[in-house]
Amino acid sequence: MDQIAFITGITGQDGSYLAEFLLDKGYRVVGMTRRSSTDSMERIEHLQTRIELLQGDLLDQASLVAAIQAVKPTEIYNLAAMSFVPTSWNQPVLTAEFTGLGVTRMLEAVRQVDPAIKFYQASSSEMFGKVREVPQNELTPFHPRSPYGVAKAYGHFLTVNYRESYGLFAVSGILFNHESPRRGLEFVTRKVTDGVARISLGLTNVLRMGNLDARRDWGFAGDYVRAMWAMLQQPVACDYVVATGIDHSVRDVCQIAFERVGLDYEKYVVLDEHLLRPAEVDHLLGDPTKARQELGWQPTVSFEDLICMMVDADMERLRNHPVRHADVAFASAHS
Ligand code: NDP
Ligand code: GDR
Repeated sequence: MDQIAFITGITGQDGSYLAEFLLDKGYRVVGMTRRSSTDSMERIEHLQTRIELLQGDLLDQASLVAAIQAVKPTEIYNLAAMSFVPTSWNQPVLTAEFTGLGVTRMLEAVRQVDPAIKFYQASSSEMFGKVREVPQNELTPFHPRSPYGVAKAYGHFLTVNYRESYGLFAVSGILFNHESPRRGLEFVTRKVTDGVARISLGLTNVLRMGNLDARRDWGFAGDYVRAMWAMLQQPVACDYVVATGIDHSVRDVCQIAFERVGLDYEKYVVLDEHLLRPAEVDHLLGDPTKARQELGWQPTVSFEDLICMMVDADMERLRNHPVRHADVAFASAHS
C-alpha cells in the first residue's frame, strides 16, 4: 500500500525535517497550513514541488475532518502547536486551544474518518517540568511548570486515552529539546547563535539573556524526526522518550557559540530580568534507553557540533542578506 503522511505544523522546524525524511522514504507527503496574510513557507520552500499543502487549522474541527477525508493518509504527524513557552503565560487560553484541545480535535477527526490511521503526537519534556527524578524516562511523573507544559500533558494523556479507549494506533513521542539552523529565532539556542553572528559581523554588541543556569538535553532536529517515524512502524503503539542523555547549561551554549567566532561570551552577554520566567524548568535530562532498544534510535550530532552548525549557518545567512534591524528589535523585545 502507498504510504501517505499528513503533517500538521509542516511549516515549523520539525515539519520541514520530517517532510524531507519521509519524501526520501518514498512517502506522498501532504502538509496542513493555516491561512496567513504573510508567507510562512521559508523552511519548506525547497520542498514545494515535492509536497502538497492543504489549508486547515487546529481550532477548526471541520477543516481537520475535511483535510483527512481528502488526503486519506496512512500516518498523521500532529506537530502543530503554539510551541514557545513564554508566550503560553501571555496567551494561556489560546495555548490550551492549539496545543491541548487541538489534539482532541485531531484524534476525533481520525476516529470519524478512519480509525486505522496511525497517529503521532508531538509531546514534550516540558511535561516533566519540576522534575521528580533525574534522568526522566517514560514512567517519570509529570509536573508541568507553564501553561504550555500543562497543555502538552493534556495532549499526551488524551493520546494515551484514545489508544486505550478506541484501540487507535496513537503514540506520544516525549521529545527533549531539539534544535537546528531552522529553529525559530526566539528559542534560546538560535537566539544565541543569531546574536553571536550579529556581534561577530559588527551589527550589535550586546546579547540580552535570561537564566543562564537552566540545563537542557539538546539534540539535532534532523535526528529526532527519525524517531517519530520509527514509533509509527512498531508492531504495538506505545510512548517513547527521545533525548541524547547528555545535558548542558544555557551558559555552555553561549560559551561554545561565542568561541566559534573567537569571542568571549562574558564580554557581550547581559542578564535581562524580563527574560526570566514566572516558573522555570531548571533541569531536564532524558533517558533514551527505550528508544535506543526498541526503535534502534541514536542521535548522530553532538551538542558542540550542533551549536557550531547553527553559528555557521547564521554567519552565512547574515553575510548574504541585508540585515533587517526590525529583526534585532523583535528578538530582544520578545524572547
Ligand atoms: P515550531 O514552532 O517551529 O512549529 C509549529 C508549527 O505549528 C508551525 O508550522 C505553525 O504554523 C503550526 N501551527 C501553530 N498553530 C497552529 C494552528 N492553530 N493550526 C495549524 N497549524 C498551527 O515547532 P517545532 O517544529 O519546534 O515543534 C514541533 C512540535 O513539537 C510542536 O508541537 C512542539 O510543541 C513540539 N515539541 C518541540 C520540541 C523542540 O525542541 N523543537 C520538543 C518537544 C516537543 P505557522 O507557520 O503558521 O506558525
Ligand atoms: P524551552 O526552550 O522553553 O525548553 O522549550 P527555550 O529554548 O525557549 O528555553 C530553554 C531554556 O533557556 C532559558 N533561557 C532563555 N530562553 C529563551 N527563549 N530566551 C532567552 O533569552 C533565554 N535565556 C535563558 C529558558 O529560561 C529555558 O530554561 C522548547 C520548545 O521547543 C518547546 O516547544 C519544547 O516542548 C521544549 O523545548 C522541549
